[in-house]
Amino acid sequence: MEYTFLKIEQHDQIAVMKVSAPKSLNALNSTVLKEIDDFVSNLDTKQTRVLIITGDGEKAFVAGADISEMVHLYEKEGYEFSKLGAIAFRKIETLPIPVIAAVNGFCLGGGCELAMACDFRYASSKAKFGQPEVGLGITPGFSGTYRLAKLVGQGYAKEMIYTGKAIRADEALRIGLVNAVYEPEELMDKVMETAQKMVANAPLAIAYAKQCINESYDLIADDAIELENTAFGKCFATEDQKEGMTAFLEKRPAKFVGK
Ligand code: DAK
Repeated sequence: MEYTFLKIEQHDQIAVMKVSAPKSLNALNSTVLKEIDDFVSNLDTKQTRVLIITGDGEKAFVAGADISEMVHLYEKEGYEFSKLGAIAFRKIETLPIPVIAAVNGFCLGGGCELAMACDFRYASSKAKFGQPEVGLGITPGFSGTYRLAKLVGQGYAKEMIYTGKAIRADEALRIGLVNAVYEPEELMDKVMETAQKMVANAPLAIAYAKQCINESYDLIADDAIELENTAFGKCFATEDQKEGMTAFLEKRPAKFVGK
């Protein structure tokens, strides 16, 4: 599929998906959401081992859902629009490879929700984060109430959502919304460096670890521990486990094949 609002780059086993809607600071209209869904649904996760999501240009990651499209919606269409984003973002969250958000500027509303569907976020020092929806007469619609509260705790999530205020990157770092903050010109290099470290590790082990972390959050302790025991056991059915441990004992770097 040819994309109108996405630019895709492939750097060996690392894919970069840039949201590119320059007239609206990369706002998410329904076509962008369908394109994201299509890209993620068709991503070959054997070939691509890390996905990086960022915004095109210097000013915005994604400045939210597209207000000029939403202004015309009624309840049924609002629900459908919300589902479109929620389904695409859930696919990102459950991809069997790491997904890093490189937040290069405004990261508001649906943009913050897109970033939160990624495994973690690195931010430019110029980035601004917020959930300004209540100022538009709506709630966050792409799982923001759920994921923000999970990430930063209910207190900060409620403060951000009820006030709609935008916070700076250093504040986002302080409350745990982002893992690291870099100067804008350094951001992509740092994200790539981290992605490369992941590419060097065993992909199935990463996929199982991601699944455990994602799913155990909503489980009781005994079920979460059992989930991890099962994943751990499955690793021993892989060639990569034999290779990783043999390589350690032979004092050489491991070569993982994802089997
Ligand atoms: N949608 C559409 N256009 C946008 C936009 C957006 N979210 N954000 C910016 N733009 C457009 C501006 O209208 C402007 O267009 P022109 O006037 O040039 O035609 C252009 O991008 C440049 O923006 P500004 O001129 O405003 O640039 P500034 O530097 O002055 O300000 C800003 C940057 C990011 C602070 C400002 O643009 C701004 O406040 N933008 C809106 C941010 C925002 O409120 N985002 C949250 C959107 S609401 C749901 C589903 C989803 C959601 C909720 C419910 N259901 C269906 C239930 C999610 C909602 C949202 O994300």
